[in-house]
Amino acid sequence: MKLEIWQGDITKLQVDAIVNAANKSLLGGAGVDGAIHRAAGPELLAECRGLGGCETGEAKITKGYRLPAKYVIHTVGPIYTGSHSDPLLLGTCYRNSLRVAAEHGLHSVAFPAISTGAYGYPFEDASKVAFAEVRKWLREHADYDMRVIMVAYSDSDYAFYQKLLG
Ligand code: AR6
Repeated sequence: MKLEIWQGDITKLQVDAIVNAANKSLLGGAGVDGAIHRAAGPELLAECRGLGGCETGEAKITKGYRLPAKYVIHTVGPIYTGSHSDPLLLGTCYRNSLRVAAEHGLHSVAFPAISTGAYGYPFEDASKVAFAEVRKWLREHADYDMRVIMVAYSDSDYAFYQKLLG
């Protein structure tokens, strides 16, 4: 199966890349961003300083340093406003992250639930956008060997992912 779900701390995953739900500075923060920087070590912040930040919806790649994952793909989700641009920007995060992964020849990518913490995007709405976008990308790149792992942190988030996976 190309689309999988998993519950737990994304920093524990031994995959080609984990995605970071970062902010525009790319200089770290709380939530999954903080966990990734803590687990990767200070070398990650040093590399991020050279990236010059990141726009909402864009994605930039670094090495994984002390993480079990080889790379980190940093993307910046939208701060939830309730407007029609929220799902468009959130979808772009998933699409650009997968594009960057494929451009680097990666074959397994794990995503946290981008924007659903500090950025306030309602989890169920965000998850529907995320699954639809990832499924679309996998369909459109059916000839490329890519495994996508959607990571849920809490029990209730994981239960909803199970529903979406069907
Ligand atoms: N593994 C997997 N998922 C996690 C982990 C973890 N270790 N920790 C939290 N989550 P958030 P955002 C889930 O707030 O909403 C940062 O300060 C969490 O339960 O990390 O995109 C950045 O620097 C939630 O479902 O990211 C930005 O300033 C999801 O990850 C801002 O927060 C995303 O929550 C980005 O906000």
